[in-house]
Amino acid sequence: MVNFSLDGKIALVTGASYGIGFAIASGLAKAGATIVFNDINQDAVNKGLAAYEADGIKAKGYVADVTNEEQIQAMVAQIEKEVGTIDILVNNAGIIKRMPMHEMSAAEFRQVIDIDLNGPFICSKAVLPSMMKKNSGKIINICSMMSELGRETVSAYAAAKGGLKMLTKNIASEYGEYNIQCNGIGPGYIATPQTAPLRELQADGSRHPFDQFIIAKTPAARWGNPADLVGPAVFLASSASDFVNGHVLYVDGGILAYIGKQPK
Ligand code: NAP
Ligand code: GCO
Repeated sequence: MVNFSLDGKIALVTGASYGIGFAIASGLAKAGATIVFNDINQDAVNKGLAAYEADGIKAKGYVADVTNEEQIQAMVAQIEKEVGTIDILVNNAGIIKRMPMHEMSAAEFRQVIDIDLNGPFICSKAVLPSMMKKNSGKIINICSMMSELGRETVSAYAAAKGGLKMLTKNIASEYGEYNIQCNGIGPGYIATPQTAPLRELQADGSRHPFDQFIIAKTPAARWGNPADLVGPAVFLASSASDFVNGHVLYVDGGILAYIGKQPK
């Protein structure tokens, strides 16, 4: 019998006060998991806690920066004491900086790599020992279209998300023998605060050119919603995916399959 239930499981979703992380955590909760999440400051955590409560979900929130190994190790130890060992880790926290590469400082490039690639390394490293001891665990890395494609202005983000795809394959390779599965989800263009600048209406009320470009590039002819990522996340967190390891599941309305609209 296929089992998508997450009853009795504890899931840590990073950066999950709102946006994609919040939607995924809420979906995992509805499939039975107990949710813990972190964000970088108390204000964000409080907003997250209020949002989960409004959704009828009992979640526990912690202040921790995914780039700070000491803070993440301490948070994971605290979660193990207060809630239990983590069965599912979703590496969701991430940022983007959009600017031409020749205008980007090395410090800005490093900051993106630090949060989007070093963060998942630090968080995965922190949960792996308990998963190895239990001989079971699920790690889901939130990748991107930019794990496969480039575009103007997102050099650091593409480098980080391409790296995250390979970190996914490596965790799968190194820890598969402990019954740990590490897979990625590669969202297409999803309507969240991160992409809000790409959807802003123009002064004359028309749609942002990037918005029109994405609709034309997506066979589904729409932006994704965070809710579109929930089914794939529940699948990859559940025992239904126990022999799926090292994949990135692209949830992109067909972008990666499509050559683009032919000229009329
Ligand atoms: P978002 O709305 O900007 O949310 C990102 C979350 O990560 C926020 O809660 C943010 O907290 C948190 N965060 C940032 N830096 C952190 C740090 N150092 N430590 C802990 N938390 C931190 O972004 P989103 O669109 O939901 O994206 C979530 C993930 O999906 C990211 O990894 C993103 O790259 C990826 N993704 C997004 C899209 C899309 O189209 N939206 C597509 C593909 C992949 P603060 O608000 O407090 O900074
Ligand atoms: C951009 C976008 C992205 C998306 C996403 C695509 O500026 O091109 O913000 O990169 O958010 O990661 O999958």
